[in-house]
Amino acid sequence: MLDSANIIVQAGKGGDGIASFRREKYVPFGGPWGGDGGDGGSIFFVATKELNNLVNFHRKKIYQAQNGETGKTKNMKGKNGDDLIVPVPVGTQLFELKKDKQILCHDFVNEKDIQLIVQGGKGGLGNTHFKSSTNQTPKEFTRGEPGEIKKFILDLKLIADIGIIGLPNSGKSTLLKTLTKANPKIANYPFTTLDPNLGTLNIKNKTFVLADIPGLIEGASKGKGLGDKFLKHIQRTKVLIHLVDINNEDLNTAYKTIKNELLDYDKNLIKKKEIITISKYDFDNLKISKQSQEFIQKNDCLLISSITHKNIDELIKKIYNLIA
Ligand SMILES: Nc1nc2c(ncn2[C@@H]2O[C@H](COP(=O)(O)OP(=O)(O)OP(=O)(O)O)[C@@H](O)[C@H]2O)c(=O)[nH]1
Ligand SMILES: [Mg+2]
Repeated sequence: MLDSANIIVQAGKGGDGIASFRREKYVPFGGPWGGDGGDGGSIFFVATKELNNLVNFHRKKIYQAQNGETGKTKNMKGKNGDDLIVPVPVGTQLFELKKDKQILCHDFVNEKDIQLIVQGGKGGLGNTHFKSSTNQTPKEFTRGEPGEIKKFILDLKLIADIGIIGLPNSGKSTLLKTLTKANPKIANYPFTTLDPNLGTLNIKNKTFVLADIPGLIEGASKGKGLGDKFLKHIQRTKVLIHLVDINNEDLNTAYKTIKNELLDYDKNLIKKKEIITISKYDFDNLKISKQSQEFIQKNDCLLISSITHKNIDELIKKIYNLIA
């Protein structure tokens, strides 16, 4: 998933005004009639759900709107440059790069959210504007203004209601597949999921978006494993489903490993509502250590199995109660 990009955006230049005088038969002292330049086109970004990555901004990095045309004789204004409207995925944050500083300009949270990004230059004035009682034949005109040019970083953060997190191979993608119509790759080895997968879950006429986040390991917030680039996607979720594989010798350590990474990345992440689930709990009479039993009781964990569907309905209820 390409979820970050650097681009340059340039609005159109305003067309120049011109100096020109009437020269017609039977009009011996024709006055000025130089027209104004057209305005340069502006650039707008609009949020759309049709895109879910920033790959377009890797293919094309420079965006330019049309320039305004030069003014014409007979006081005719040059044509305005066309505006350019660029679609960006919902969830894109736009940062302006100013002297190595990144300033957040806009967060495209809603579909069809439209934002002016750079303003086109105003067209120049033709010499008609400079006519006065003392100057009947002005030769002055003004040039069009340059269009704004800015550098931006686009950063896409998924907008999901629920994030499914856990160590690699804990069953996150399988759970997404169980809860939604998504069909992510599932395999019995770590780091099967390399990009977040999304799915939607309908409960009582409400639709929730779930994101299956690639597996996190100790040090993820500092770049280990697949690193911290997916942690940003958790920032916008309302609820986390934290999967802890029952096959871990020590559930507490497995759980804490993930919590520490969330804390190191952004302390707000550990304040999120969380459903702690013990995954792969296929059989009711599983023999588990005393330590694990204590962890389950202390944290009021939900024991689930995507294979036998144990407590999947219960999990859906919990999700609904926490969000709605
Ligand atoms: N027995 C059992 N196996 C499961 C269950 N859920 C998942 N698995 C298996 O666990 C393995 C890993 O499942 P995934 O869903 O790919 O795990 P993941 O957490 O998405 O893994 P990464 O994407 O690598 O982080 C697969 O072999 C699954 O078939 C379950 O409820 N019971
Ligand atoms: Mg996976």
